[in-house]
Amino acid sequence: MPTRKTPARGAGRPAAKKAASRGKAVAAASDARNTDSAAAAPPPGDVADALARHAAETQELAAACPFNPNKPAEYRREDGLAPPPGFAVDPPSDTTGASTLSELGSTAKAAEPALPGENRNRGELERVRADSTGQGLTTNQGVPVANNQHSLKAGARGPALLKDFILREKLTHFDHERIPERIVHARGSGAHGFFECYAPLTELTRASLFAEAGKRTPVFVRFSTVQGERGSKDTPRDVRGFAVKFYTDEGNWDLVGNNMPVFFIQDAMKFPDLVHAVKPEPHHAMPQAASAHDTFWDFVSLMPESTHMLMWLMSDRAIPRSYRTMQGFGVHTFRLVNADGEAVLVKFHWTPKLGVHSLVWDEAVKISGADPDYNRRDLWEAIEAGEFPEWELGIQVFSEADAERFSFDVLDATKLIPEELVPVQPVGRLVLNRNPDNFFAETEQVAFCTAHVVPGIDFTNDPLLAGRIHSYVDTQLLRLGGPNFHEIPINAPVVPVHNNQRDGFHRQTINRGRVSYEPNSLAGGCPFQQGMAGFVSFPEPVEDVELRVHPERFAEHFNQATLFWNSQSPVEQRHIIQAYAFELSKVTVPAIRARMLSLLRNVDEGLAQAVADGIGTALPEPAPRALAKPPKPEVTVSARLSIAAFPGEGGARTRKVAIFVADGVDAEAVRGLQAALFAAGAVARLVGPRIGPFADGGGGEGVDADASFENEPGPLFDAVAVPAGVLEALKTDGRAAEFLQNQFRHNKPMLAVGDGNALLEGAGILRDPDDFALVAEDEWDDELPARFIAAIARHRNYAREKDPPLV
Ligand code: HDE
Repeated sequence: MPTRKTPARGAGRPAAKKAASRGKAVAAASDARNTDSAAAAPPPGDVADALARHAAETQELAAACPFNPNKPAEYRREDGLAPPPGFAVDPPSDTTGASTLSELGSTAKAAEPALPGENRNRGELERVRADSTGQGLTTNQGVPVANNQHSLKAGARGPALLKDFILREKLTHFDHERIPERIVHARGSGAHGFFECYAPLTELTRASLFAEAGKRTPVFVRFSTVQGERGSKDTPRDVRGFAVKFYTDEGNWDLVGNNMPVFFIQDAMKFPDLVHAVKPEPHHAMPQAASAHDTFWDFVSLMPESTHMLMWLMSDRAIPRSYRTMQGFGVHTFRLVNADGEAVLVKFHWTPKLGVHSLVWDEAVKISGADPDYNRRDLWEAIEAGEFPEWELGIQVFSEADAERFSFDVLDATKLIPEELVPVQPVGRLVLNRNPDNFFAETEQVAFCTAHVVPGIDFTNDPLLAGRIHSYVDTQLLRLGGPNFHEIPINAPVVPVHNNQRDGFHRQTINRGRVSYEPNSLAGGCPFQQGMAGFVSFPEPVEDVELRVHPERFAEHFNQATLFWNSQSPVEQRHIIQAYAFELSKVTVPAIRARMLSLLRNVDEGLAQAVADGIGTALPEPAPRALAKPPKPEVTVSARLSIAAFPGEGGARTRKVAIFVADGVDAEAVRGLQAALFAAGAVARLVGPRIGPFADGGGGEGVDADASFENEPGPLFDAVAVPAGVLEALKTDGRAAEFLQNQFRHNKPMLAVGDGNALLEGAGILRDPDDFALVAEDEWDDELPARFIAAIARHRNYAREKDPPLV
C-alpha cells in the first residue's frame, strides 16, 4: 500500500515542492468539479485546469467586495436625489461570469450598444426575418414536408390518422393565430422611419435623441382609430392615435399621442367608463366604430369636461384625408430635464409637411364602403412609392411659474396651451421610409407604453397620465401573453438590456451566468445601478394630504371649447354644426339630445341654436357651470387651431386623380394629362365603365383603363378629369354621373374638356367661372394640366359647398 509523503519530510526540496503544488492543483481541479461544496482555503490562482482557474477567479471577484459599499447611500436623502452609481468590479477574465465554460461567445447585441443613429433594431429585425424564396417547405421543427395537400389516411377513403403530426402541427398553429385585439385603438397601421434632431437641446434635456444636430434615431410609428374593432373601417368619425416609438441609444421612448391636442376626461378613473360608453352598446353590439349612439352621448353630456374634446371630434379633424395629413400631439404636459437636473414643462406637437387635410363626412361614409382600408392603403402606397411622409416635431416649453399664471391647469388634459401664450418651436423631423414586412409581427405586436421614457424626459402629475403609465404595460401582459413582450423584435430596444429579471412565458434571452440578483459579488456586482448616468426621477416636491378631488382650475369646462369654435373658419364651423346634428339625430332619447344642447349653450349660442335647428329641437336652459365665476381666458381666438393654418407645402404629390376613359376618348389628351400629373407626383388612373382597352376617338392608339366606376368609385379620388370624346359612351351610365356628383359634392377639383363638359352638365354640374377647382374648357390646350394641378394643390374648393348639397 503506498504511503503518503508528509510535507515535513519533503517540503524543502524542489521535487517535493513541485509535487506539493501538483497536488494542490489536482485538489483544486477536483474541488472545482463539484458544484455543492468546496475546500475552506481559497483555490490557488495559478492553476492550469480551466475549472479550477474559474473557481479561483470567482473567489477573486467575490473577495473584491468584502462588504456592500452601496448600503450607506440607501439611507441618505442627498443620495436619493442624486443616486451614486453602484459598485462594479471588473472580472479577472471573460469567462468569470460565464454559465458554462463550454460557451463560445456572446451575441453582438449583448456585447455592445448601437452607434448613435445606427438602426440596430433593423439588424435585430433582420435576424428574425424569414425569406422563403427558393426554399422547400418544412414543419416548425425543420422537418422537410413531402406533401402539403393531403392528411394521412388509412386508405384513400379511410379515416385520418392521429399520428399525422404534420397536419396536427399545421392546424394547431392555425387555431392559435389570433391574439386579443387592443381594447382601444385596435385598428391601426404602422411604418418604420427615423427622427432627426435639428439642433442640440442639451440646455433643456439630456435625452440622447436631442443631443446633436443631425442625429438620427430609428422609430416605429402606429396610427390608429380608437373605437372600432381590428377589422373596422378606416374612416369613421373618430380620434386618431399617433404613437411613436423612438429606439434611442438610452432605451425606448414612446410618445403615445393622438391627432387632437386634448382628451375627453381629466382622470384615469373615468377611462373605462368613456370607452364602455363609446364602444358598441353591450346588448346588441352596435354600432361599430361610431360615436353616434345613445350611450356615448349619454355619458359625455353628463361630463361637461368633455365639451372641448367634443368640438374637435365633431370637426373635420376626426375624418383625416390621410394619416400623412394629420397633426399629432402628446396631449399631456411632460417634463424635460437637463444634465444638471433642471426641468421645464413641455407639450409635443407633430406637424405634417403635406399640411392638414380632411375628408368631408358624406365622402368618409362612402369611402368606408368603397375601401375600408383607405388610410392604411394610402400610407402603404405612399411609402412604397418613395413619397416618404414627414412631420416636424415642435415643442411648447414653459416653466412651472408660467403654468401657475395660466387661467387653466396644465395638468388638465382637456386643455391645450394656445400658441399665442407659448409658441411652438421646431426641434426635429420624423420621416417614415419603410413599410413593415409583416403586419402581425410588427404593427400588431408593437407595444407602446406611456411609461417608456428615457433620461431627460419625465412625467408630470396629470392624473390621466398617471393611469396611462400603469395601463399600457398591463394590457400587453394579456394581449402579448406575458412579461417578455419587450423581447419581441419590434419592441426590443436597440441598446442591450441587462437586469436580473428572468423567466416567464416565451423568454428568449439566454442569460449568462448564475447571478440573477443584486447586490452580488459573484458577478462583480453587475449589472450595477448606473447612478446619475441612469434615469433619475425629477424630484418634484409633494405636499398635501391624500384625497380624491381635482384642483379648482379643472372645473372650468367651456372656455377652450369656445376658443376652438371662435378659431374655426366658417366652413369648419358649418361642418361642426352638421356633425353635431348628425350625431345627435342618431341618439334615440330626446333628453340626451337636450342635455347636450344645454352644454353647447355654454360654448356659443349660435352653435347651440344651429345644432338645435338641425335636429328640430327647442333650446333647453344652459347647463349650470361647476364654477360660478369662471376665469377669463387669456386668448379668445387662435388661428393655429384651424385646419386652414396648415396648408402644407402645396403641390399635388401623391394625390389620386381619375381620368375618365371610354370608347371615343381623346386618347392623346389622356396620355398628356396623365404624364403631366405623374411629373407633378400625382397618381392618375384611367377609369372607365370597365377595365381594359378603349378606342381613341380620332382613330389613333387607344387607352387601357386600369380602374372602373365600380371598383374605384369617385370618393376614392382627390380629383377627376373628363376629357373630350367620352360623352356618347357615358351619358347614359348612371355610375359616371354619380362619380361626378360625388366629386362635385365633396368640393374636389374637376377638369372637363370639350363634350366632357356636357357630361358634367348632365350630372347637374354647371360651369362656374368663380369656382377655381372647376377647370372647364371647350378645347384641350397644353396649359390645362398646370391649371388642374394648381387646383389639386389647393385640395378642395369649400366655397362650392351648399347645405343641402346641390347635387
Ligand atoms: Fe390610450 N390606451 N389610454 N390614450 N392609447 C391604449 O394600450 C389608456 C389615452 C393611445 O398604436 C391601450 O396597447 C388609458 C390618451 C394610443 O398601439 C390601453 C387612458 C391618449 C393608443 C390604453 C388612455 C391615448 C392607445 C390599448 C386614460 C392620447 C394606441 C392597447 C388614463 C394622448 C397605441 C394598448 C398603439 C392604446 C389605455 C388615454 C393614446 C388600454 C387607461 C389621453 C395612440 O392600454
